Amino acid sequence: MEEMKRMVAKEALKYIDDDMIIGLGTGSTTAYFIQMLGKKLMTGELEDVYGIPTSHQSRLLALESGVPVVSLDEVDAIDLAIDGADEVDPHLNLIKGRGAALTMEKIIEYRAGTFIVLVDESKLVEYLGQKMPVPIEVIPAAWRAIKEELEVFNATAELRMGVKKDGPVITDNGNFILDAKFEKIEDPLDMEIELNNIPGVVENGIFADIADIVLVGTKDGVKRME
Ligand code: ABF
Repeated sequence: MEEMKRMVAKEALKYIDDDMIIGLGTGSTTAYFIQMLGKKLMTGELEDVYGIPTSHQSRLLALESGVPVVSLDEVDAIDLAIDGADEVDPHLNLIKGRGAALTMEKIIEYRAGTFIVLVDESKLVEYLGQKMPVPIEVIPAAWRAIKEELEVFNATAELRMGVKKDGPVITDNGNFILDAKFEKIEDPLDMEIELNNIPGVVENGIFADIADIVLVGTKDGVKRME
């Protein structure tokens, strides 16, 4: 599994040129990419590349790895964004947000000239919701009301707890995460819009029609979907 992640991260480097502004995703696959990008910058194989991190986690890793960072309000455009995903359907619709960074990820990836997703083959599904819940970032005061309102969509939602189970996960924006398990998401774009219409929802982890390219790590090498 780790080898597949490394393989797709290395493949993603082929899309990077000098003078690019790159959205840096969150998660273990993107972490390999950030570290490899840092090496290319340190050896001078790439120059004047700046990253826009999608989380505190990816910002710290970028700085440690030698990738200079800028924020969204300092740039005119984002050339490319690289990030992982939890599910990918045949139309390149995604579920994201296991790392609780979905809001900043969507803000950046929506605006990138090209958005490249890095996954291993275990993330490919026939339809969204097949294996994973949809993470939903919510304003803390509204979590319980939203959990109940999600029943309208036949979804069962759980408040995401921290590893020690002694309190909820708090996002970089100071909010909570509800993980909503759906039976089947028939129309990802419609569901993405519906969920964001619920007052108190900040953003949800359905990324419909945003990805341009998906690089899939398989036992037989990297496959490209677009
Ligand atoms: C983030 O990292 C999330 O949106 C996605 O849920 C997760 C994938 O992580 P990994 O590459 O570790 O499986 O991008």
